[in-house]
Amino acid sequence: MDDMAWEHIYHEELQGFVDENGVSNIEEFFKNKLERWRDVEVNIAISGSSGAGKSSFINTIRELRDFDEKAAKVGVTECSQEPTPYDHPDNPKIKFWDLPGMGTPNFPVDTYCDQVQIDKYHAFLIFTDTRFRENDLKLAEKISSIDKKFFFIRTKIDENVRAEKRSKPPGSFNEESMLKEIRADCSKNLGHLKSNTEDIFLISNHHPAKWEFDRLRKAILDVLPRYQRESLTLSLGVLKSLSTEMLKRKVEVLKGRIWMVASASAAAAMVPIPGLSVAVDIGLMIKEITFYRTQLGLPEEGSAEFANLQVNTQEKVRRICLTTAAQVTGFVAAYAAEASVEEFARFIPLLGLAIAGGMSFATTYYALRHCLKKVEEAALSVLDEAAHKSADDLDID
Ligand SMILES: Nc1nc2c(ncn2[C@@H]2O[C@H](COP(=O)(O)OP(=O)(O)OP(=O)(O)O)[C@@H](O)[C@H]2O)c(=O)[nH]1
Ligand SMILES: [Mg+2]
Repeated sequence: MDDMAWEHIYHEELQGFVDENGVSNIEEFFKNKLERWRDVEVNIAISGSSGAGKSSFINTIRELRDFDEKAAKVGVTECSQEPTPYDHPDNPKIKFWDLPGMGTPNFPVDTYCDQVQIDKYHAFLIFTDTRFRENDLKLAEKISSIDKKFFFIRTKIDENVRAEKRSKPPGSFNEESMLKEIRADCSKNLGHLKSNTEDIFLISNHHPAKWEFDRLRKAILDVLPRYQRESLTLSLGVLKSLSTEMLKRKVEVLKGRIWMVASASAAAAMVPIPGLSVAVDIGLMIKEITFYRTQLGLPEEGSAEFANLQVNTQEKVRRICLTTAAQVTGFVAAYAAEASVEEFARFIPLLGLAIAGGMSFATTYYALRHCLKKVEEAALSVLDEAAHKSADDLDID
């Protein structure tokens, strides 16, 4: 979604609000909306045979290690007696539900959907480490009969790679053809159920930077309704998962918030700030810029992670560490002169001339857009370094 499209997400609500209240309380409207992603519920159903790697997946996508306190228990055979939710560590409204198996004595096929409340999930993931079982296929059929989306996940690809390498003469192992074979096998196994092979994901829970873990993460985001997508995008971590794609998705969502911050800023800031020719809400801007930094995984100055960065990356990170009013004022001042009101004319029908047509709106919008770009560049450098550093760890022999 481009940043224009995000404006339409709140369009109707905003229109309703303005019709009823005028623009006088518009600042509160936007401040609420900027926080709303934390309140949106996202429910992701996880099912599949025992030992397939469901709990491991839940831990990996939550960026937890198996031994962390909040982690799901791994490697212990414990048949779930009821759907068990695991909260996302940064956002308890996002839940990964470990579902009991369909067709087990307590969950017969006929009553399964009602028992697990199938309607409440936004996406379904069905796991196997070998082949999909009859009950996996029955579940998929039920899900598609209520027009919901499911994905098939084949785990433990690292083990296949390791075993296959060992069984072949040195130098003759071909990973690509092995993956093709596994995919074809899954595809055959699923028969008419898979709509296309893109819905099958070959992953390792122990190596989320390899194979199709990242493609899966993106696919989950793509099937979510838009509020849920925004919420999960902002909740997923970026640093440990080493993905520039995820980072770009976060940037997209953050870009989509800029017009809301600018609206709130323009509506609130009636008192000019010394050193700036226009009034902007500096506190709100500091908050949003700090949000960029945490969202895109920039280490804090003084942390061990920061100390490990190369000097020029450190410099990039330091430059956008805008945490005081003076620093933000300096940054904004550099861009204030460049912002032209015409660029923002498209917001006028939505927000009215006083807000969208004012210099405060334009200045905030322009400054934040530049700032986000700088934070993105710094984050890409940090990711790039991290990816190079961990490349050795990821090699599998
Ligand atoms: N090599 C490898 N091992 C994995 C992977 N995923 C899970 N495992 C291992 O497989 C075993 C079972 O994993 P779990 O995550 O507990 O499986 P589960 O599906 O939750 O199993 P139940 O809770 O019994 O239904 C554990 O020893 C995991 O470490 C993977 O992608 N690669
Ligand atoms: Mg488990």
